[in-house]
Amino acid sequence: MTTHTQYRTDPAIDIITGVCPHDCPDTCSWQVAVDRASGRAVDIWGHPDHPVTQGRLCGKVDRYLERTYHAGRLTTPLKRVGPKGSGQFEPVSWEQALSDIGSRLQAIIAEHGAEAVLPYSYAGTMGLLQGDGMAARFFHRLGASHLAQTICSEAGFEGYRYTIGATEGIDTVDFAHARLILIWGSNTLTSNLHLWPFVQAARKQGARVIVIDPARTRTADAADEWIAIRPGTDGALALAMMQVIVAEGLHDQAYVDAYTVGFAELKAAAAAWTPARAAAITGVPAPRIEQLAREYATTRPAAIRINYGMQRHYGGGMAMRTITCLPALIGAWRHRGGGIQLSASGNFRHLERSSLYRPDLLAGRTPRTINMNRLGDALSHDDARLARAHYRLRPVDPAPNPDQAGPPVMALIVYNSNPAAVAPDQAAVHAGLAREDLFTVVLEHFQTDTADYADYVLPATTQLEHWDILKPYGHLFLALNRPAIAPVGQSLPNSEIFRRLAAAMGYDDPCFSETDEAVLRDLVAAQTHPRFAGITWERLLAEGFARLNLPEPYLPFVEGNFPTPSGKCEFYSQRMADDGYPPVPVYTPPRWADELGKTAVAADEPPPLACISPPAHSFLNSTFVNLARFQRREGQPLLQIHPQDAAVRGICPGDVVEVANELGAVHLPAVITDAITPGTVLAPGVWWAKFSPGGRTINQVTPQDEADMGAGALFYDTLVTVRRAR
Ligand SMILES: Nc1nc2c(c(=O)[nH]1)N[C@H]1C(S)=C(S)[C@@H](COP(=O)(O)OP(=O)(O)OC[C@H]3O[C@@H](n4cnc5c(=O)[nH]c(N)nc54)[C@H](O)[C@@H]3O)O[C@H]1N2
Ligand SMILES: Nc1nc2c(c(=O)[nH]1)N[C@H]1C(S)=C(S)[C@@H](COP(=O)(O)OP(=O)(O)OC[C@H]3O[C@@H](n4cnc5c(=O)[nH]c(N)nc54)[C@H](O)[C@@H]3O)O[C@H]1N2
Ligand code: SF4
Ligand SMILES: [Mo]
Repeated sequence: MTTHTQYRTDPAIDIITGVCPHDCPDTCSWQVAVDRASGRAVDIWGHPDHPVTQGRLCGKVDRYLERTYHAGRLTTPLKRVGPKGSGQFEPVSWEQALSDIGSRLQAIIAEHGAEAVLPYSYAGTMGLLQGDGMAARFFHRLGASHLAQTICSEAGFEGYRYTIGATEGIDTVDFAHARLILIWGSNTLTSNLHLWPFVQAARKQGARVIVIDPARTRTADAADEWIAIRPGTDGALALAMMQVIVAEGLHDQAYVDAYTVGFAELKAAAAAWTPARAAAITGVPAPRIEQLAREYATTRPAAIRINYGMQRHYGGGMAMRTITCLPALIGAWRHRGGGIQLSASGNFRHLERSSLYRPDLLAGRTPRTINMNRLGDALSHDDARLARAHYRLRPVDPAPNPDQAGPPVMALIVYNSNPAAVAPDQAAVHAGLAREDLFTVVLEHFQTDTADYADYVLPATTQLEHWDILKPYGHLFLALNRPAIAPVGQSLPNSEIFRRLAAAMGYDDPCFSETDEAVLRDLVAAQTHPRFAGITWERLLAEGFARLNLPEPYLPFVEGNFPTPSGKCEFYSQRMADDGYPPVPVYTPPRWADELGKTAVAADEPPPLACISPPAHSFLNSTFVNLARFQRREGQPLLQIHPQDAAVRGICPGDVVEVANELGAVHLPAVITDAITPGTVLAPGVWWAKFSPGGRTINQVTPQDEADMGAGALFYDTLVTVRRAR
């Protein structure tokens, strides 16, 4: 008998059901034991009844109470008293902070217009309310610039949607039925732990698991095979697989005829992609490519778990679009456990959110949209750079001229994000944040790198302390989070902070006086799509989570029914042609390869290397980085380099190396390992700058440039020189 079940009969303990808020596909439901007398949470564990969580949290959130009660929690509003970035603050009252912020914002709006205010947020919490819920109301009412939330997945999402129509695919639980699983650009055991039991169940039935990744991750180690690939070259691999499949007649002609468009064009596009040609680009040997194509086309059911690692590249959108053609080509969608999964988010695409976000509060105004990946540019006083920071989704969208840039960003309001650590081109971001004339407000749990640059830091509650509803991207269960404990110190939910900011600005719309529970209850009640049938507020209160009203098992594309314009899987996409892309898959090389081709390298000098920086196991982006337990687990910021690449550079284990390019430089100790493919280096992320040598992280060398689609980020597409630091 576990202690968790003992809590159930302990009269001194309340058990509260909630859900993990983090940016992770698993969206685990949890239970928290709270000591009634003290109101203190004493334990947390995975909800035993949740079909995906299955009673287990990951090694990070297992320790959520340590994070919640950490001595470093921000407990009062803070006002800056030292230079920007120095982290010198003094506590102030909420009244003083709110009234000062209100008058500063009013003055900025009066002088520069409302677009001079920029919200900056991502998925510190994925909660619908504490994420962008009340904040969206506030910024809509204010008329602030919009933020395009492009930092993670947008290139891949666009590519996937052009082919299949929506980010739907294999249901996570159905991976158990697969007999071949390609884990493609994902580190499941780190970033999507709760998929693994289903992978293991499949293996018990004889499934083979192949990981395609530049790094031999812990997932690759645990798999049957690791296929090492050069970053950003996955599209070439997929084209060669198609070439082999079609040339050998291994495709599913009946499925192709019935449920796809553009097979002839696809066949023609793939024809030139011999395995030898793809081998030269990807580094995967030609015989292995051939064999992989055959194994993929002849094993049923064949599943692909594709993820974001392979799309943080210049050609990431097109690579995703290309790979997403594969399941239809071989008819994998016919089988339970066959197909592809990028994200389950598209299953929730019919969620009606306008009652939550209230875009009507814009009252006809159409503020500009800033691409969050270009925060450095957006914060500059240079109109050309500011214009470049405007969000441009597709090639056919006009690029604004400098004289259309709009007002400089004079106020930045950051919540649920830590851009000083996570955003690309860190030197540009820090320079922007250091601007004396920029008014910055940061809502946070901890004194992050970003908070150090704030004029005001406002203490926010954690998931243990507030209400929310979570929409997962790794499964089909909507989940309710109930607060388990009272707010720590004077912290407030984001929702309440934006409510009070609205009051400080003099906004009296009734939507700014609704309670959190009322907002969430109304959100649930506002759902009319059949997928939400049966999901009620009462049921969420009683059960904690509820599956979308979809068939069980859910095999979305057995008989086509793709949510594309044609209703078919689009090997040929007219929409892509209209948006300015090649309508049929092509290979789009990564930025690093392009630059390498243009770089003149002296004969006695080793060439530059591609650099990737996927997440460290014990961190969640930059969350958890400040907690000693997790820092100990990760050691220190470092650079993995292949023995061949180290040898030609005279680098010995533990040497500090300088990783540099035109954007900046960072000094990191080298770890020499064959767990990274030659020609590529890997710096695990995402460390805080203040815990990194010289206050600089690997994001010193990542570019602000956009991917081919969705204005997505290029974190894993940068070319660097690596040499022993002097
Ligand atoms: N523990 C932990 N879990 C997390 C996160 C975290 O930081 N820590 N972050 C969360 C977030 S925000 C996200 S977006 C997801 C991300 O989760 P994943 O999609 O799994 O993404 P990454 O870990 O960024 O990259 C996955 C793998 O892609 C590899 N990769 C890099 N470039 C390429 C390439 O060009 N081709 C191929 N085939 N592989 C490539 C990397 O080496 C890495 O092993 O995880 C979430 N879960
Ligand atoms: N080099 C490199 N850079 C990367 C990546 C990479 O792989 N390599 N990954 C990229 C990806 S995929 C992503 S998604 C981004 C993620 O970047 P971010 O979304 O900025 O994620 P975090 O770094 O986790 O920062 C989230 C912050 O929100 C705070 N927070 C959490 N909950 C709340 C809340 O309820 N209220 C308030 N006010 N604050 C809260 C946390 O304390 C934390 O500091 O980073 C990107 N940056
Ligand atoms: S971070 Fe992911 S795996 Fe860990 S508890 Fe949260 S949802 Fe689950
Ligand atoms: Mo992400």
